[in-house]
Amino acid sequence: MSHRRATRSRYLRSLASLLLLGTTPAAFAALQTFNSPGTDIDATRDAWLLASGIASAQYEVDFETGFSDGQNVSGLAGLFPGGLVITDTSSAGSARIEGTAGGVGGSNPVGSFALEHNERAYLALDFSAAPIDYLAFRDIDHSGTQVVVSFVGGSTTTTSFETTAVSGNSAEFFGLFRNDMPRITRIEMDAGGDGAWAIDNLEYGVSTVPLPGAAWLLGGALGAVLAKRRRG
Ligand SMILES: [Ca+2]
Ligand SMILES: [Ca+2]
Repeated sequence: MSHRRATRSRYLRSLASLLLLGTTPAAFAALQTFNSPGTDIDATRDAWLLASGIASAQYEVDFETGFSDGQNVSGLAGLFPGGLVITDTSSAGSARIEGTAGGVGGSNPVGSFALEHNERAYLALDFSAAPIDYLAFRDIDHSGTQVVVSFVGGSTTTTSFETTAVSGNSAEFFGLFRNDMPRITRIEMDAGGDGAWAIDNLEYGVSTVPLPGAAWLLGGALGAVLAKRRRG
């Protein structure tokens, strides 16, 4: 084997090792969550924006225009930007626009309208038409909600957010950033409480900047290999 070929072979083995390292699950950081306990919505949202690498979300849905009080949007395609479909997967099939003060189990929408659900399993946000990097919303009037997050490729992880107050302007903030996980295709939420909760002020989309973590490490390592190869 010539010196050049041996050197090239060594580089390719290094490259293969790095690629294998990059696909080892332990090298990946987990999904990040940002959960306001009620009094620090702005600070929690700022931390979510920073981690997600964005100044503002690609898509925003506040339900303020284009909807009517009581409208059932469950399972309807074409209503929300980015291909989002919102579905109540329970037999009730009810995910409705709520426009009455106190109408969410005693709590108010943010602004005039929110999306109300019956707290049965599940309220599902489906992004499979255009998988996302980040998602946030205000959670209103529940006693704790379990969340199943699905990723491109089919893996899932679970998380949760805690109770809000149950009357007045009780909305809190909950955000997700995929970090080193694959893009998010779907989240399913099982809320507890008095049979009525809501989400509002949805923010979601894809980042326009490279992702942190293993992607950076792998990119840097590949750059070092290529630089050494150019020098050699
Ligand atoms: Ca609203
Ligand atoms: Ca409730």
